[in-house]
Amino acid sequence: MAEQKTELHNAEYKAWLEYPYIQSSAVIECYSPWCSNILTVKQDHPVIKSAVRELTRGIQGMLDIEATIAESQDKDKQACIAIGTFDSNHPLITHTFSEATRTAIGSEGYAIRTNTEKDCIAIGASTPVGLLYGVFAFLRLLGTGQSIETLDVVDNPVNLLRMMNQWDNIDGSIERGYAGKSIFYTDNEITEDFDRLQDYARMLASIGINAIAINNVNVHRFETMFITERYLPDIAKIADIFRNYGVKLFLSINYASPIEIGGLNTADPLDSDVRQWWKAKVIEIYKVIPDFGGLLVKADSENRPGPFTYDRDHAEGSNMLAEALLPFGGIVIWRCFVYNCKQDWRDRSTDRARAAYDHFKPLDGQFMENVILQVKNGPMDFQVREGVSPLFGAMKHTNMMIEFQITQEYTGQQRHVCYLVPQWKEVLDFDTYAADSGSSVKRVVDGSMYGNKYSGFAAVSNIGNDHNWTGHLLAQANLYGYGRLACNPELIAEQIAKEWIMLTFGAEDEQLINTIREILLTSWHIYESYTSPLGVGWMVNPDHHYGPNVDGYEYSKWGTYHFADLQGIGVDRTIKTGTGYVAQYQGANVDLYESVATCPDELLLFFHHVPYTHILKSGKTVIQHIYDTHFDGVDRAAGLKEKWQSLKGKMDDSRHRQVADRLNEQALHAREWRDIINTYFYRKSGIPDEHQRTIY
Ligand code: GCV
Repeated sequence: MAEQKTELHNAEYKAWLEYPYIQSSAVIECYSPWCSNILTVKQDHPVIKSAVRELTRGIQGMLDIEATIAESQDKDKQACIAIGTFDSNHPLITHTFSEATRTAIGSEGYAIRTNTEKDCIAIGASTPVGLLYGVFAFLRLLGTGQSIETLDVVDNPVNLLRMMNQWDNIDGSIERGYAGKSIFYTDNEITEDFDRLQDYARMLASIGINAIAINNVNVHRFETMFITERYLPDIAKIADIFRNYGVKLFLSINYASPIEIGGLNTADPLDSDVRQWWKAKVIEIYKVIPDFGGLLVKADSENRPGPFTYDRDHAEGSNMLAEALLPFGGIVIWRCFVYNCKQDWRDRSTDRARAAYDHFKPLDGQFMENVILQVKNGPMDFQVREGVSPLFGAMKHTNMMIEFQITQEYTGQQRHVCYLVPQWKEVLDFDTYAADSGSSVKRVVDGSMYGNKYSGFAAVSNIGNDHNWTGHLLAQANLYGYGRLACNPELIAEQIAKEWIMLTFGAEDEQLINTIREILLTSWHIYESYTSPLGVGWMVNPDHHYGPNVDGYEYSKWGTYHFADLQGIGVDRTIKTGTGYVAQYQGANVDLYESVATCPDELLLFFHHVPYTHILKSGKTVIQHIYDTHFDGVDRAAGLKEKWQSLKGKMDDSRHRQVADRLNEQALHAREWRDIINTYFYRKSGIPDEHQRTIY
């Protein structure tokens, strides 16, 4: 009996690596002959060991087979899975993959091919990590019920860097974490629960993540010391765990480290003592972590120190670190989330949305080759809806990566279901018009548009020490989807959702698959419909950011305003009458957003201030749209509950109950959002709902 069948209480923990037993005997019959034997020549590499371990684990779970592991093909047991790197001299790998296939496989790619002549399914790659990805891909094929009789797969991850950012603090808290405490730290020490870290590493590798920054970008007192001998030996142990799964370790640093831990009286990037200090520091880090990835930096942002203190710009600030890292192949990931967080709300000329572009665009071409700018997907801050950052495509001579937020800070805090892959897809597909063709955001961040040396994806993780990792079980789909998209931005949101559902709950129950898929795919729009309208954003409570609070950020210093009055609402960001933000876009996007007539409805209030009576493209007035979407959103949120209820008995009670509880809470909170927002706008505008529903 397969392990998973007796340990259902663990399914939530195993997430999409549960490898649920395949119920269909027809499918089992197809898979089993291949999967009973694994052939691999002895390759004493930790990542290959991880790959073989995972393959046996997956086969055991899905097929209830203890696969034998051998070096050569046994005459009696012909069929097998052969795995090995191209240079391993594994006869089956050599026989199966042509020269053309080998050259098509990059450093993290893999090939899977059914070799009927030799009666094997071969998984080959140029490197151990490619092999690991190949194994996970093969297990995914089994887990999603694909035929394996004629496989011929060649796959390379599209993005070079596929990174996870943990906002974890040494005291065990997680900034914007909604799934318990940190799995990395407890009580001001680095964790000793290496098993949990290893399981996280497995999860990340299974979706192609190859880099992780293990501490919060807001680097506090103790975390500043991570780059000292006090913590480095323990951090090296974490690096060891992730290395076995092909994930490189990065650290977030405090820009003022030379002062705080170095005994200097300045952190000026042009000061020779400061430069020397960082060089020595980097040498010290590489001594204990020889494949250290590099440094992630939040500087001059939300009260964090940075080069501005010394009247230096961000190129000077980051290049100083890049110079120290360059000899080791390390990189600096420099965040562009730089804006005035002490704005006077009375000041209508300052627009937070403009800030990143205004700061960084003039520096194009001045960053060293091992600096990457990390740019949030939107110019504000991970709202349920906002424009796409105009920095994408604007800096031809600068490495750039995109930053998404998997943790649901503004999208329901993992108390509401909000499958974010469709949102990310819209951003990635957005045409920047920086070139005549092929200038979508995904082409900027995969480096192909400007031929960058470094580029890729980063995202803020949504996991914690909750047993199910993500608090809301369905939020696991966001973590899964992020990695899959980072490897291949062409995958569609629906396909990713389906894959996650099948791997998590089994591939055989159509009703279950369709129901959960519908819940996931409708969830972002449902959340959007009962929260802040038409792209205006915020309307949450200060500090913890859980809503609703329409004016929560209206009179604050954070640059986050909706400007609602008795006549209308929205931020005028036009060139003609507003903040001029629209001018930061290129080509057709400028006209599209500048004109109220062409601006898409869903972003209308992000770009324009309009009367409540303004007629949307949908034919409704803005005020009626607000009422309708809020009533409708609440009904649809309640509908999610009903849909989930129909799955009772189709999975273990624990997973069913957890999601049911969250969906109940969501339905209640959606009502709160609806009533507060509708009441607020009714009182402001005095315009009644056409359908006379209850507004307070
Ligand atoms: C880590 C937002 C969040 C902060 C976060 C910041 C950032 O402002 O609310 O918690 O800080 O973004 O991305 O640096």
